[in-house]
Amino acid sequence: MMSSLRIIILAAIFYVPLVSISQEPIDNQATKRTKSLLTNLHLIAERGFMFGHQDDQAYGVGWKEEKGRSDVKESVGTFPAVHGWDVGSRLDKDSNLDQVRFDNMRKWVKKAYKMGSINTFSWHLDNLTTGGNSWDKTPSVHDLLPGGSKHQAFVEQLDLLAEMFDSFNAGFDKIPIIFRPWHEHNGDWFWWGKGNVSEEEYIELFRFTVDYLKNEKELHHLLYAFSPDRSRLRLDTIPEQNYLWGYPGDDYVDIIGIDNYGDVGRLGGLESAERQAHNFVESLKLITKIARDKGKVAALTETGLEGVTQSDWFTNIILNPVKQHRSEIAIAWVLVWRNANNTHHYAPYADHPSVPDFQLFEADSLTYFERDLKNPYKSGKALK
Ligand code: BMA
Repeated sequence: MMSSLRIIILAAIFYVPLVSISQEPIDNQATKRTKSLLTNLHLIAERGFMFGHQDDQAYGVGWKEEKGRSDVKESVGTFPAVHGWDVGSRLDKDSNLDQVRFDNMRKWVKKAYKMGSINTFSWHLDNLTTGGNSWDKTPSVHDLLPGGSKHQAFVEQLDLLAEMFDSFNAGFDKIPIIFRPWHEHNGDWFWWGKGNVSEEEYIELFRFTVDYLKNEKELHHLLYAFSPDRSRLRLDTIPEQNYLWGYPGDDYVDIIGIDNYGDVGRLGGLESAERQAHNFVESLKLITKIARDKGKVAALTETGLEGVTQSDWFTNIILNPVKQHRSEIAIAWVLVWRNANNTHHYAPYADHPSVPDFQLFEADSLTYFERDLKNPYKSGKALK
C-alpha cells in the first residue's frame, strides 16, 4: 500500500489532478436525458455556441400566438437552438409577466424539445412580502426562508413551479430543462439582489430552491444555472471572487452563466466601443475559466442590443470576438432577450436591417441553431 503522503508527492510531480472534475449534474438522480444534455452542453461549448431567444414562439414584432411563427425563423430559416421562458410573476395566474399564457408555454416547450432544441427558464417572482413585482426592492428573502413570515407563501409558489416543470412531458419522458433562478443577483434592481439581501441569505434562498425541487418534489430533469450581471462585476481586480458573490456552491450549480447587456454596444454608456469589446471578451474568458476549473459549463445567459440598432451586431459584437479568442472562450449558448415590439426587441424580424448580418451569423460553423442540432438529449448525438 502506498502511503497517502507518497501519493500526494507523486501527484504533484506528475500533475495528476487529486480531485477528478465531474461533469455529472448536481442532481445525482438526474434522468438519463438530463445527464446527456449536460454532457452535450460541455461538448457544444468546446466546439461553438448555440443561439437562444426569449419567448421566441410566443410572439414577435407585430404578431402574437400565431402557429409556427418565430422572428428568428423568419429571419434565417430556422428556430433558435435555445428557447428562453419566464415563469414569473406568479404561477397562480394564467399568464406570465409578459402575457405569455402558461398553457401555451407548455405546448411550446414540448415543441422546442421535439425539434431537438433546449428550454431554459428564469423566474421574475413577485415580492411576496409586499405583493409588488420583482423590481420592488423591499427586502423579502428573510421572510421567505424557513421560519420567515412568508415561508409558507413561498413554498406554495415552489409547489406551483414544481407542478409546472413536472408537466413538461413528451410521452413517458420528462423534458429536461435548465432552470436559472434568482438571476442578476449582484445588481440591486430585484428584491433578491445585493443591497436588498445579505450574501448568506441569498445563498440560503438559492439552496432552498434547489433542495426543495430536487429532494422534496423529486424533480430530476432539471439543470441549474447561476447568472450574475456583468454591469456589477469588476473585471480589473479579483474578478473571480467578485463573480462568486452569492455562489451557492458547486453542489448547487451546473451552469456558470452571466447576463451582459452593458458590453455589447449600448449607446449612452460610459465605455467606448473598444472598451466594451475588451470587457465583453474578458467577461466570457472569466466564466469559461471558472467553469473549466469547476468542471461546469459556461453560458452567456442573457444579452442583446435593444432594437438591434447596429446592423452588423451579430457578427461584429458577438461572433467575431468569440472566434478570435476560441481557446479561452467556451460557452454553450448565447441568449438574446424578447421581441416585444419594434423598439423593445433583441432579435431581428423579417425586413429588419440586421437580417443579412444575422444570416451570416447563422451560416457560420461556430453557431448552432435548431437545424444544426440532432438530439441534445442523447450523449454524443447533439450535433448533426
Ligand atoms: C425586461 C423587459 C420587460 C420584461 C422583463 C421580464 O428586460 O423586457 O419588458 O417584463 O424583462 O421579461
